[in-house]
Amino acid sequence: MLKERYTTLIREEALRLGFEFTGISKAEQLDKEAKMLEQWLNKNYHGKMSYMANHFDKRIDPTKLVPGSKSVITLLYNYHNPEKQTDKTAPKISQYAYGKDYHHVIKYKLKSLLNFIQEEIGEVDGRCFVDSAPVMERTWAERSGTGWIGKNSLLINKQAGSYFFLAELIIDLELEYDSPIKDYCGTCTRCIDACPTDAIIGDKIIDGSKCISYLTIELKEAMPTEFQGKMDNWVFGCDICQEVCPWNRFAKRHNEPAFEPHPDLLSMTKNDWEEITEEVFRKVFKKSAVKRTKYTGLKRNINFLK
Ligand code: B12
Ligand code: SF4
Ligand code: SF4
Repeated sequence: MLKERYTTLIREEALRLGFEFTGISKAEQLDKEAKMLEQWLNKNYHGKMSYMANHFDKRIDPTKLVPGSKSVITLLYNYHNPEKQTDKTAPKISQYAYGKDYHHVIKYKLKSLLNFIQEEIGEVDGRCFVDSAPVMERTWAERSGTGWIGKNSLLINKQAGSYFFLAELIIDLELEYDSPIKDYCGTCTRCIDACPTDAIIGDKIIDGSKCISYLTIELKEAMPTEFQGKMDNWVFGCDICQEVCPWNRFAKRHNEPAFEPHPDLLSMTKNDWEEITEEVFRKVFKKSAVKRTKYTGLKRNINFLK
C-alpha cells in the first residue's frame, strides 16, 4: 500500500532530522476544542495576547488554514537541558530559551522534511508551522498519540516527558493516522500545587494572564503588583510545572548544538543580571528567543524581582 509506504518514509526522515516523535492525524475541523477555546477566550485567559482571539476559524480548522490539506503531521523536538544556572540566587531563565531561537532552528528542519516529501513522493503541497500560526498544536499532538495533555496543559510523552517543542507539517497527502493515548496524570496534582501564581485553575486549563511565562514574555506593559513576591525569581519564562512533573524523570538531554547556551549565560551571577547592559544583552542573547522581550523588557523583569 502506497499510503503505508509514504507514512513510513516520512516517519523515518523526521527521525533522521532529529524529531524524536511523530504523530499523524486527519486534517479536520476541531469541534469540541473550538468550544473550549471559545470559553477560554470569553474568560479572558489570554490576557493581552490579542493574537489568540484572531483567526478563530482557521485555528480550529486546518483545512481553512491550508486549503486542500488532508493530514496534520505533528513533530516533537527535544530541548531538555538539565544544567542549571550556577548562582542559585540569580534570576532564572527557562531552559527552552538557553540556546538559539527554536522558531528558526525547527522551521529549517520542517522545510527539509517538506522538500524530502516532494522529492520522494511527488507533487505534495503543504505548510510548516512551529508556534507561529493559529494552530492548536497541543490538540494535534494529543490526537496523534504523541502524548497526553497533562493537568499543567502541556503535552507529555510517556517515554520522554514534556520538554519538547511542537511543530507541524500540514499537507494535502493522505497518510495512515494514529490514535490518541490514555491520560497518565492519575491522582497527581503536583503542578497545580506548585504553581506560584495559581495560574493552573483546573484540570488542563491555564489562566494565561496569570502565568509567569506570560507576565515575563508576552505582557508588554508594567507587571501587575499582585504578582510581587510570587515570581519565584523567574525573569524569562517558567519551568516549575514541568520540573515537578514526575514524567520528566524520563526526560533526556537534547543533542541539538543550536540549543547550547551561550558560554557566559549559566555562570551569570545575580549581580551580573542586575547590572546587565544592552551590550551584554546583545552578546549573550544574540539569536536567542529572549530577544522577544527586548533589553527593556528583561530589565523590567529583573527590577520587578527587587
Ligand atoms: C498562548 C500560549 C501560551 C500562553 C498561554 C498558555 C496556555 N496554556 O494556553 C502562555 C504565554 C502562558 C504560555 C506559556 C507556556 N508555553 Co506556550 N503556547 C501558547 C500557544 C501559542 C497557544 C496555546 C493555546 O492555544 N492556548 C489556548 C488553550 C485553550 O488551548 P490549549 O491549552 O492548547 O488547549 C487545547 C487542548 O489542551 C485541549 N484541551 C484542553 N483541556 C482539555 C481537557 C479535556 C478533557 C480535553 C479532552 C481536551 C482539552 O483543548 C484545548 C482547545 O480548546 C502555543 C502554540 C500553539 N499555537 O498552540 C504555545 C505552546 C503551548 N507553549 C509551549 C511552551 C513550551 C510553554 C511554556 C512551557 C514556556 C515556558 N517555559 O515558559 C509555558 C507553559 C505554561 C503552561 N503550563 O501552559 C509549547 C508547549 C509544548 C508542550 N510540550 O506542550 C507550545 C505548544 C509551543 C510549541 N510549539 O512548542 N504559552
Ligand atoms: S509555567 Fe509557571 S506560572 Fe505558568 S502555569 Fe506553569 S508553574 Fe504556573
Ligand atoms: S505534575 Fe502530575 S498532574 Fe501535573 S502534568 Fe505532571 S503528572 Fe500530570
